[in-house]
Amino acid sequence: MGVLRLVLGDQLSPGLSSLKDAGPGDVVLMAEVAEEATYVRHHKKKIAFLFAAMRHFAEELRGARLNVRYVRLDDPGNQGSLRGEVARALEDDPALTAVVVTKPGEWRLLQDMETWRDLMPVPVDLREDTRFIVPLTEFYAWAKGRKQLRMEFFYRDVRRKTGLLMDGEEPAGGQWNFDHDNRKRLPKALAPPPRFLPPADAVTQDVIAFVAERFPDHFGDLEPWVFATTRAGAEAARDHFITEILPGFGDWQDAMAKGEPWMWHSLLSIYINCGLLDPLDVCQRAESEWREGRAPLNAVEGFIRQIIGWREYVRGIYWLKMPGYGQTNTLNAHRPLPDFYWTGETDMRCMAEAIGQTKRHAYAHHIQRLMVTGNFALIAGLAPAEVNDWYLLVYADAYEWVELPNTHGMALHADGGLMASKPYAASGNYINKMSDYCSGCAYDVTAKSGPRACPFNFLYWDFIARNRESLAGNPRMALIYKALDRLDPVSLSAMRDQASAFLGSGCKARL
Ligand code: FAD
Ligand code: DLZ
Ligand code: SF4
Repeated sequence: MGVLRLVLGDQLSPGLSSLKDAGPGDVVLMAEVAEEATYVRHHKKKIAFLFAAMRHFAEELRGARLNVRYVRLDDPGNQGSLRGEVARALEDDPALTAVVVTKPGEWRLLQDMETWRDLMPVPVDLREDTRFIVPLTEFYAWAKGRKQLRMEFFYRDVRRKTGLLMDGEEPAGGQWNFDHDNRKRLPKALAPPPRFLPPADAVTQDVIAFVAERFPDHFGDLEPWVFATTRAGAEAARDHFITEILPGFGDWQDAMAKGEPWMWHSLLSIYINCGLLDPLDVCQRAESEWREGRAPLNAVEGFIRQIIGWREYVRGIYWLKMPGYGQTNTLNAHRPLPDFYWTGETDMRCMAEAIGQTKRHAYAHHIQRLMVTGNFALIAGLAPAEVNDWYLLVYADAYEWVELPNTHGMALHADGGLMASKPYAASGNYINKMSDYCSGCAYDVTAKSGPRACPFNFLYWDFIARNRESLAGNPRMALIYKALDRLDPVSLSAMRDQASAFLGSGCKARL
């Protein structure tokens, strides 16, 4: 007699709620299945990372004397879906009397699992995912009755709840947020520090070869390999970040530079999201660096806010608003995704950099996702459904609970302003201020129209003008609409004509 305990690819945590009462006679099921690998055509590196990390985690569990049934994608009899694999495991072992699983991070799969109660011959116990700091019931209670769900207020509550960076009742340093110190442009002479980018071990190399053969037409490159796939490796990446990189995190958080994919970012989302690292533990370690005088408060507060603030907040928004969150299209955006989102082949240097490294590493940092590829999608009016799918498949850290609010809400403003009080729309000027991309670009960031005009410039003003009805009533947009009204009509009309021609050509971004 025993229980079948299903562990998903992003549930690689020994303290998982579905494993907490595991004992002899139980079987832990882990399965590589076509349905999960192809419901969007994930980046090859994302699939390889997850399969390798799953295989390592299976060994970790076996090391803890658990009986693991690990199904590889190419195993004969693989049913191709988690549902099919659970049913097959129950059929193969009639002594299993129940199925236990921690709820998945995507609504699509939760819906499916809820049908298992009728489909499976034994009871199915769906447990809460306790790896987050704020349980969903607590988030729903926080959201109830509020007109605006602002992250900053949620974040303060999570600081109080966890005691992170608190001195009694007061925030450490007397302020909740040090972002005004965190928006520096990178000086020419300062190069980002070397990173911890471990080579692929033998298990990972096998998976890389398998993924290359099995998913040749999925997006992205498998080499160079840059991710750890074991818990020990993820912990080494965490420790390297905290001791070597974290002190600069705040100052250069919004900066971008040619040929520099990582800057001072942590590259930890991939490990946190699949369960190899615990978010609260990472934050406590970061706080210790400040308390012991090894990292400044603006860096540590900024980093902790991303995890206990943004990460927890977007998860709450996702589950609060699903299903249907991704169905809205407040700004009425319908253009197809241009081809260069897949190839990186465009003369816009900023887009080529962000998409090129996305293809190479399945990674781009937040400002590239928000203010380069996201900003372009917003001001060009690309269809949210296509953009959402793109972000879900290209990044190794992407699962819908975290990807969708960030894309649909924060980047595209397609949720009517639930996530962000105003659209993150910007002209080339912002990119020029925060990066050195424009100096190597075929377009001229100072030109608003004309043959070499930066597309971000004319698209920005066209976006502002064409969305007047939806946005002009927003008090945070008042200054921008004043600026629009002050623009010389001839120059505005030239920009709008150029935007129209550019968009009409399918965003042909070649000079
Ligand atoms: P760092 O800059 O080092 O930040 C530290 C940690 O904070 C991250 O590891 C992550 O756990 C957390 N974090 C930071 N910002 C956010 C945020 N906005 N939401 C949630 N957590 C955050 N993040 C994902 O994890 N998966 C996604 O699929 C994803 N899609 C995004 C799509 C768009 C359009 C945008 C604008 C942002 C998206 N983000 C996503 C948020 C953020 O860009 C990534 O978490 C971050 O770039 C990961 O790199 P890092 O670990 O180096 O982060
Ligand atoms: C992303 C992913 C991929 C590519 N493959 C698998 C898999 O074969 N088996 C599995 O259990 N999980 C996989 N995952 C992660 C799931 O898609 C993820 O658990 C759900 O989307 C819920 O977040
Ligand atoms: Fe991007 Fe425009 Fe700068 Fe070129 S000039 S890098 S397109 S912002």
